[in-house]
Amino acid sequence: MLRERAGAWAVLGPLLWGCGLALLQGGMLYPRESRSRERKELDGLWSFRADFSDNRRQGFEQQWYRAPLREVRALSGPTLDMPVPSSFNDVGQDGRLRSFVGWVWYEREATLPQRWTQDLGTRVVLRIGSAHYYAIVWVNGVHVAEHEGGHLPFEADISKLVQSGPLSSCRITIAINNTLSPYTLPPGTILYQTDTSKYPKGYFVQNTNFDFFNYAGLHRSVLLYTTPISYIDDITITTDVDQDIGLVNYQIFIQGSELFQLEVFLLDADGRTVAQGTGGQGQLQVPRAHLWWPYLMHEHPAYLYSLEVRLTAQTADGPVSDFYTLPVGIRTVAVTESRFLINGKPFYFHGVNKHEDADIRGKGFDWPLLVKDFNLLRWLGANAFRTSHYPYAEELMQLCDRYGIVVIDESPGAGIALAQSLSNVSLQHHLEVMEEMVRRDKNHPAVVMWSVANEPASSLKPAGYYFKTLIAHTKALDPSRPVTFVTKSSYEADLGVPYVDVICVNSYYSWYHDYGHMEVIQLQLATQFENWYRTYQKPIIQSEYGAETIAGFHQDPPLMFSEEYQKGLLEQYHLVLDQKRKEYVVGELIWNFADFMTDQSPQRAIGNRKGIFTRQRQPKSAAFLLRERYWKLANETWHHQSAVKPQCVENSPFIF
Ligand code: BDP
Repeated sequence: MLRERAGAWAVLGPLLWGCGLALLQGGMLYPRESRSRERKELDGLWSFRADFSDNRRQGFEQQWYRAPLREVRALSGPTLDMPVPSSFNDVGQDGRLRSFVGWVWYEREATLPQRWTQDLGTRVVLRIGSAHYYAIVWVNGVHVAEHEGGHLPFEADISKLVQSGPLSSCRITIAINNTLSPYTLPPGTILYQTDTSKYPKGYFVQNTNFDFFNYAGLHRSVLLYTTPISYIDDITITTDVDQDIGLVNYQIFIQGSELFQLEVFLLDADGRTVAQGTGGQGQLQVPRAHLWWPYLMHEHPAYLYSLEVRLTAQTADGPVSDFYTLPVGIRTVAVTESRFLINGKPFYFHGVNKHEDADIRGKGFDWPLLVKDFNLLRWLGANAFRTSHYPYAEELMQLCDRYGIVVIDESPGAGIALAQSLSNVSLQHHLEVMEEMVRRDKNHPAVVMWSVANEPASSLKPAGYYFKTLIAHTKALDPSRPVTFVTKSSYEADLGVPYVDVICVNSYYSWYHDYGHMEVIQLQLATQFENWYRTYQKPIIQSEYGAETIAGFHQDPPLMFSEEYQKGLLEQYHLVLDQKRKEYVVGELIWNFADFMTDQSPQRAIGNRKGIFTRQRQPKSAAFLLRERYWKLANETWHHQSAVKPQCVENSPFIF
């Protein structure tokens, strides 16, 4: 039985990859420079204005996109300097902006190289990495794009606009609205307070059922890039292994020409060509392939090949060439009744849940923070994380590929609490979000599983149909990876879990229940695992557990909120995890990597403090406990034949 299910994955993957991933129309390749492509980042200071008018629509009524923002006289006052990427909430001193709900306006001028505006064989694309939540984009006052959803990129081809006159610059205006509704992802509600004895006229607040601050703005880079008019629009890679031969299946989509030739070259890490092919679809075979292994599972983890795609297309103006290079990791993923297999070997997730979150910049992308986080993860001996509770920046996903940090890639389906948010309107949007997410992240070897949601109301009646459809759709989009969602419902009531490949369970024993009583953890956790496994015979990940801990609070014997309590609670969990991982538990992800901002509430002392690191990335005592544990686990799951084992050497925290 065990082997049969693993086998089914291995066989179905390659058979289905062609039809599955082909369901996706249009590409969202990461903009890389090449012989045929240039890019220009528009990071830096943008002009900014929040629309404080009562109906938040003054910007549209006065058409703020028609002229430079600073020239428009508005009730909301002058424009501010706003850094991009960054959330707008925490950079200022104005409390009204921190909690602002409605439309904000961003604008900047971009100077374009002459060739971009004069060479009609050049395609100029505007790409927005993340605009939370709803965005409308104008270039020189002309509407060019609209996008719903704050965590995935979108683009507009602006060639015609910038090539239509003698302009050497263009004005980019982006209006962004952070209002959430029961139908957005994540969902939220606006609560109007009409009791005038308690609230001023028109008073409203935005409520959410998720536990992170709804930071907003341009969170990732905005950039311009070029391609030739006939170009490589999308590449899809799936990989397999036959004995020691690595199989790289590729499918390439071209836009702008019907008449073209494609050549593909697979280069090893030293730049040597190890396989080559032609045409839009095919399979490359790599004898004695170096597999992509997770960090701490192999002496040479995260081996990446490069797939060089060369297009020669015929256009009305003659031949055109386009070049794109994609990193490729050869690895397999499979799920059995009790194991998660990477390259056919049992993989145990020992890692964290994260957030995109930091002081001042909120959810704004930041290179130093990114590198610090990866250094901490490797110091910790973590081999995996979940992108709780939305897709993270593409640059971060690329580093996961390069360092071998395995990712459970989660959609923004967090806080689906109302029946309304399980309606067909919501489902339709959720299906589209999964398409965008799979389209963006499908080629990352680090991504081993999709998570469609976190802690939805999966025991409500509509949840059965909702998750059946959502998971089936995600599998149809990508048959090469397992799919899950993260549950906190009971094993008896959950209507979505029948459709997942791996059960991901969150529980907070002796924190939200029986608080202060760590002595109940072992019994309750063992019962949790046994109930789920008896019912479904699927591998289980403890996808969240943890305790609120204020760094520097000490109390022995341990009391809640102290560093000792966090450690004590974790240790109780570990005792049970150590038994059950011998059977069917395949992972443990601590909640949370670092403290993070949330809405204000009596349970939150300036944000959620369940981090094992502070928000400034300094360790609490629990970080050292986990570090010891993760390196020990790494030693046990080491699969390479060599005698060298992962070692956590002081002052040289990682040996690979
Ligand atoms: C879990 C949620 C997570 C919260 C955590 C907590 O999945 O988003 O932050 O609880 O309460 O239920 O700390």
